[in-house]
Amino acid sequence: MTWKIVADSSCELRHLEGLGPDLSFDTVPLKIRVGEREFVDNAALDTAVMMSAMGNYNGPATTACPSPEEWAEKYLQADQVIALTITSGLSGTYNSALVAKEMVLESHPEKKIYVLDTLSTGGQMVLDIWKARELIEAGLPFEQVCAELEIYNQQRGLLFALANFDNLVKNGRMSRLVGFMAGAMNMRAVGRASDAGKIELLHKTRGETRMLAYILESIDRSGYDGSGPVVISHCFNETAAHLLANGIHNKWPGARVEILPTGGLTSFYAERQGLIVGY
Ligand code: X90
Repeated sequence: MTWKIVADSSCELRHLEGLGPDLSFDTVPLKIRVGEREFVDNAALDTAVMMSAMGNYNGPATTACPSPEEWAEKYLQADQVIALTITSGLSGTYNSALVAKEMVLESHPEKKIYVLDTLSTGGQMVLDIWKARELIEAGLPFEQVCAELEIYNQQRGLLFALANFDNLVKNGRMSRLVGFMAGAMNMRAVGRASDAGKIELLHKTRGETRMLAYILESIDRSGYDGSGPVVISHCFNETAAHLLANGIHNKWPGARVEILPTGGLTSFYAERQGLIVGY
């Protein structure tokens, strides 16, 4: 029996190293449209080029979720599939992944397909992907992998700190008023993925040092004890990502912290300097 883990491109990862012959990993890209140009969020995307195209363009820029056909193509490549999507609270990606499941099961009723709405994105999806891999490699049956993954996802959290909310507001993912107040000069707004998978602003800080301190406090308050991995993704802000990683190591020595650049979709919305933290 072959397995596949497939996630949409908001998960930042594009490859998993060292998989055995019966397990594969793939992503399904969201698309970013800047005027007439379309950027496909796959391993070939140069996010720096996309960001500068965005910066040089004053018209509307939008994103689009993967089609059911794109998901279905991946589902057909294994007997047992675990699909993970960005929150259904902000994107049609989950719905598209479910439509694809119905399509594929109609012609291939023997397949097993599970679609998890992570109610999150970025680093939290990375954690879920790693967990799914661990459960599959431990030899657990399909139903148990799904059940344990769902519980694991519920116990994780996602925080973000952004300097700019323009694309979230323009694309209707956040209220204009809240986005305007949060995005004032030099301010960093820290928020989290709410239990319903929406953007919940927690706090505004002035400057990066206070922002990092607030993120550390929030992780601490949530009950994190250092035993689980943390994934920090950053949009052209490696310095802040490393400072945060150091802060985490000081507070929880031995915690595994991974730093990744944001992919196309998360770069588009987090914008320059943005940080996203899954834990
Ligand atoms: O379907 C589409 O076109 C994609 C829409 C995605 C909209 C939001 C993406 C946000 C990415 C920003 C900070 C994290 C917020 C997470 C809250 C659940 C990154």
